[in-house]
Amino acid sequence: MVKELYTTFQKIHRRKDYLLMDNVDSYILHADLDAFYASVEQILNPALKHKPILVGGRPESRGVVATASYEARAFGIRSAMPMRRAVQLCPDAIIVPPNFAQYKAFSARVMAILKEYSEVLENVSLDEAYIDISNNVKIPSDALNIGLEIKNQVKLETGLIISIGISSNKTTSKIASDLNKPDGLVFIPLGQELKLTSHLNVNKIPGIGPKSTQKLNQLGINTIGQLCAQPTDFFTRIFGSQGNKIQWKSSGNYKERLQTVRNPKAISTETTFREDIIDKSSITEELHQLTSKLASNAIDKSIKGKTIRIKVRFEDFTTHTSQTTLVSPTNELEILREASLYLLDRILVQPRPIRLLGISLSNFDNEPSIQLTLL
Ligand code: DCP
Ligand code: MG
Repeated sequence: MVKELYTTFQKIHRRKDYLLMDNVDSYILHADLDAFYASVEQILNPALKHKPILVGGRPESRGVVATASYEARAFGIRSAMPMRRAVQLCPDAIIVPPNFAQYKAFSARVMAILKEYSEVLENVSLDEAYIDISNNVKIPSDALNIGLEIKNQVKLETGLIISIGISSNKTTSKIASDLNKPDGLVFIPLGQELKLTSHLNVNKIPGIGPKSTQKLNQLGINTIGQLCAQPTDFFTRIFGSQGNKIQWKSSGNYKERLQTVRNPKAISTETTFREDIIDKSSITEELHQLTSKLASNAIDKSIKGKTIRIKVRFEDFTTHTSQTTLVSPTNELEILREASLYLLDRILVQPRPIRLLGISLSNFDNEPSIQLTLL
């Protein structure tokens, strides 16, 4: 498959007009590991290779699927599906509890490989990153060779399979890395961004979630091409202040700089109870524990935040949040506790069984300005 793509690519790029534009081009590579947690488990325990495996919580404790191996995905199992439903779809699936320390270690090895190809790296999550390879690309075929090399090196050094997309900007590179999963390598030449993505569903655009997708579909807009053909005021009407950005993204020409410094916008912690809880003192005790965890996490990271938010999910899965913003940033346990109890009382006006409780801290005092440029 990779070979085929490569040949097509060479044919396209022998064209002179394209090469002339080369010096104004930038090359952004997006890399995303395939079935990440599940693949790590299969490497650590080769007996799991080629088998349907589900990484996540046990079905009897209302666990959900964090990820499923591709063998399990063939049964229709997807991330975030309740484990109980997943084992109904594939009774032979092997359930493995998550081992985050291992995922972190594998992730660090992959990120180190990516860093060898460019210092300009944006680490999106454990299994996903962008690198700007513009400086290492003299002719467009260099970009594809870098992609191939990275794939080989990651496979050789870690055993993991990584999918790669390369194009002139982050949006279309992310779309590209997903196009041929698993083991994908897709290059979108400069100027072909819209042509090669216009047939795809609008939800492929990063930033267009399920709600916006539904809204667009109701208006008869299903593909990126149809979306891109809309006038500017349509985008403002549907997406508000984000309209302009989404319009650029849909055209395949949204150029943004990589965010190379990892700045979390919020830190949070939450817990799903084995059994719903209704007793106020138990709820308060659980909230205290979560708040202590949050405070020590903030102190470890030397982060102070002004906004405290709590999340409560009731037995019927309805989720309520409430937040408050203090005059000055904090990570002090006592202040966080007081704020969290105040917020809990705002949500819990009457006793109701709760299945999940969460707390987060955001609006950090040293929040850097966002690096965003629309070229
Ligand atoms: N993850 C999770 N819960 C989700 C989605 C993902 O815990 N709802 C975790 C498990 C994944 C990892 O994050 O292994 C990376 O997420 P991806 O969306 O990239 O999914 P995968 O890497 O598992 O699969 P793919 O091959 O589609 O990238
Ligand atoms: Mg992945």
